[in-house]
Amino acid sequence: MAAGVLALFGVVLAACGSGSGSRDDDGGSASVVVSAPWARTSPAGATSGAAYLTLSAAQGDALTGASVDPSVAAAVQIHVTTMAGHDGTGHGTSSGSASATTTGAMTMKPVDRIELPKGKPVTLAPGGYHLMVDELARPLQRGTSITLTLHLAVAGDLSVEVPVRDNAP
Ligand SMILES: [Cu+2]
Repeated sequence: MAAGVLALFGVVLAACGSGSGSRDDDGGSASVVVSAPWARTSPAGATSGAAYLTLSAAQGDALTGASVDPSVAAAVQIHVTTMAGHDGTGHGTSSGSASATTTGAMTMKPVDRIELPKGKPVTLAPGGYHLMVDELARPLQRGTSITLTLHLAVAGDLSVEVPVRDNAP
């Protein structure tokens, strides 16, 4: 019991230490923190999947793309889901028509970058921005995880382990 309390205390100290460290880091390297990453379990037969996360940039930054190991999928694109208007791009729905999550009112399109304002978290979530994982080598299975490499304009490449889940964490 006493040991458990001590261990917990140690974790709290470590957390405080890293917090003050990053506060002293203003003139140093830019950093982007990823929180709550997840990818949705892909339905049987689906050839693409979607991943979501929250990005917090200590300095201003931008997400300019992402990549993935070929053993997982062919490519990753930044997408945004919008209410269908009259632009009718018809992008990317050829293989997704069997998906239960497709609705007639929604469409999605690739975006070049997502701006990450200084100190203001940006969330990629269902119904908005997401990372489209194209041409899956195998289905995204619940309980597994995939590794995505995020490309950031200032911070450079950032590798993120993304757990596969049925729903948002
Ligand atoms: Cu998409």
